[in-house]
Amino acid sequence: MANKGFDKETFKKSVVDNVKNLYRRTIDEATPNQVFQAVAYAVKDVIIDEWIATHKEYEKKDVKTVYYLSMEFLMGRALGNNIINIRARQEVREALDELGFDLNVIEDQEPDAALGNGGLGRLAACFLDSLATLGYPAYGCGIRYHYGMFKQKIENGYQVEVPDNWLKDGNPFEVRRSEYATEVRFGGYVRTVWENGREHFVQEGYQSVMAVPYDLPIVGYGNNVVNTLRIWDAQPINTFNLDSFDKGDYQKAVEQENLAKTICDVLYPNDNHYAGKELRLKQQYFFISASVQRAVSKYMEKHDDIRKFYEKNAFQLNDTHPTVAVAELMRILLDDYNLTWEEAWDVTTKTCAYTNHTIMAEALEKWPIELFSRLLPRIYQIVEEINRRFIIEIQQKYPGNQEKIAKMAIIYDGQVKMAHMAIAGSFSVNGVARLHTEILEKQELKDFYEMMPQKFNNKTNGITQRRFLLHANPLLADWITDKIGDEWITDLSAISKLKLYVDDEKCQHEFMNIKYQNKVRLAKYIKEHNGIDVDPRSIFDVQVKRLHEYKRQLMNILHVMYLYNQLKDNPNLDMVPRTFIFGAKAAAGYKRAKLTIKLINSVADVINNDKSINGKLKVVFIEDYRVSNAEIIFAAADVSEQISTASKEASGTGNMKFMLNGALTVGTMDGANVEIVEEVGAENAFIFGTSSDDIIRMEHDHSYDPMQIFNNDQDIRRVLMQLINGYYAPYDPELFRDIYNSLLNTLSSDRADTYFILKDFRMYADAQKRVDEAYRDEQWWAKAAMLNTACSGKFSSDRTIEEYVRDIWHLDKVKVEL
Ligand code: CJB
Repeated sequence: MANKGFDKETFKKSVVDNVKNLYRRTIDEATPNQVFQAVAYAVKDVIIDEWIATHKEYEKKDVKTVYYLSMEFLMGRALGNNIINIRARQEVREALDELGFDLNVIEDQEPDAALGNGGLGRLAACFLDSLATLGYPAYGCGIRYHYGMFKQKIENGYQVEVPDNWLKDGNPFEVRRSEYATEVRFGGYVRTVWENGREHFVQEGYQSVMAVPYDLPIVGYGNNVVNTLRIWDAQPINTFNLDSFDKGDYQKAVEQENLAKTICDVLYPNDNHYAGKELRLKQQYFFISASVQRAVSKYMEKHDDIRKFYEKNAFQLNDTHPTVAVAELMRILLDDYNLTWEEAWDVTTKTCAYTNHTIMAEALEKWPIELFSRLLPRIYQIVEEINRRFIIEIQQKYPGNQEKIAKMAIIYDGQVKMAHMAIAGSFSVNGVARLHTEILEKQELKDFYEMMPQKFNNKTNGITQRRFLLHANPLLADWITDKIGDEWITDLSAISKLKLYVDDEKCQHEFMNIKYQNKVRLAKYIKEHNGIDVDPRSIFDVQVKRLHEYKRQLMNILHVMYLYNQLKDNPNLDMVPRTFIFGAKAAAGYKRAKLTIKLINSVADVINNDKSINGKLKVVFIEDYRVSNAEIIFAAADVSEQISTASKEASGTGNMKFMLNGALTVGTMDGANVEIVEEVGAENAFIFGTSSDDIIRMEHDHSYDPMQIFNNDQDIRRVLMQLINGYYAPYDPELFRDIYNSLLNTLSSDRADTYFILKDFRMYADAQKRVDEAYRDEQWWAKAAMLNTACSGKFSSDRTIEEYVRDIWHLDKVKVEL
């Protein structure tokens, strides 16, 4: 499907002109980076008319809009994706060819927009792609961090964080919308005044910053729809007045200026972990206040009854991070529009919906009252009133039951509990995979579920096939289109038509040959970036995701150590050569995660340099795992490692990207793995491990004792001893003591082996043995790999978005004609 309106000659001229205007150079003098900028502006020229047309259409139809409120949007690169979605990839490639440039090289110039940590941020990015492609009116609202997710360098095996100055050459796709700049207020105090027989609340002595929006186009696939990701930046409100000799003013002016300078500085690099930093709460209120104010103003430009706001607007809260939106909307309705509490609450609770992404206790946001009320005095008053009324509701439902109040109150124990506020203030609460939603209902949020079951629902996550197959794996994408047509691009369920071909030997060969070529591409990347030679004929066994103990990268590397021991004992061991590939960033302050990276690299050093094992084992740690190199990695994987402790991974989305690209899952029955196995069949995956029910039970009854396993299993004991006898760190035998202790010693953590690694180890090793055996049967493997791709239809974010629309947002599709 080519874009009929796209004119190659006009485009070439536009690129040449852009190079001239931007850099005062002719095209033959331009650097690849300058050509990238010029091409991006030329593509933006094409997009911009559709962008304008889309918003005209939205206004004309007076559509209902969803605001996806998120601290994170992990967009990755825009150019390649935009070219694909305007369906001009072939033409742009030819145009650049004719100008003497290679599109791949030009695409490689673009820095990733890494405004997110991991799954939660990438999900938001996939959702925006699907919303635009399906033609639904939507804004993403977030923060224009000046520094995104840090860049990871590996030095001497250790992670080193390098600032990600992604805006240093400018961002060609963004548009600064200063006309929508709006003030956001922090601190001060609230004065009560009586006016017209009613209390009014006036915030005074506050500091404010100007929030300025930057819009990024979100291009739908081949439908002329261009939605908007609006990220807010901060600017000082009035330029600093040096004449001001009033000491108070001077102090305040400096502070205001500093606030504006720091608020959007940097993304907090924590995944599934809440650090409780004051600046983080400022960031949350900053972008929420700006987004909500703008949504309300926009609505009031065309409507006169604010009481019907929810008929045209939905706010989706991406985890608890944007929950202050509940109170901010209340504030605007009460203070600016003079609604009664009941009216304002009615509007708010018909507008807001909340998605829970984790049950990890350390991720729960609880702000100390002192901090919250000092920073947001008016908002805190409103939260107190929400809490007061919510407690009354609890009491009405459960008279005399103090325990319920202790467990469910929004303000309790000196803290503001954001999840509780999100649930109380929303009409919908959803988990992100079936098992996760069940655990929310039966365990984590049981009390809330029992009190308001109608709010709870599941929305199993998804991914966009446009980025993770069409863009990331062009060979496979073309092959699929060749076989079954291109319907799958906008309707992934159509990919099931591939099932017709899974027994066809020729197709099996073609499919595996494409996999091989993708492995060659990755091997080349690894050689260039790591200096390690890997054999593309070996099994590429991949675990890429954030580093977290619950994701159990440690179990993976312990298993590698175990295999290496076997090989050392028996160099003739019959095993299919395997390349274990890791990629993971650890939060900068997460010591044990960082030590795990060092362990992986130390094991890699020993194994990769041991000639005696004949290259049967290789270990690679890919530096700076991010969206752009993920695209290369998924396409090249044979085995997908999804080995979290059951119940801990809410959904996972990497698991879906691997499946789509024909990798087989080695995994626990956790998160969306359960549904993946349901679609592809347990016989086409390698499932192992303790069930979530058993994990949860052992967490409660404390019956699990890893020391017993250590004492009874020689292979495990040998591996663990190698952590403390200098086998992988001869210069510092104590280096990995903390990891050893975390598995065995109750003193180092509340519970030894918190994530049941030793418990699952044997089952994991068995599953890996089955992989080894299965891979030898080429036909079987090819068929299973193809079935994984063919059965991945459910996991498109298009499906997920249709469910959000049907059950929560109730939007209408819009058609845009040019
Ligand atoms: N998730 O990435 C994050 N960060 C958090 O703070 C909490 C959860 C992840 O969200 C993904 C999208 O829903 C899930 O697939 C993943 O399991 C979860 O860990």
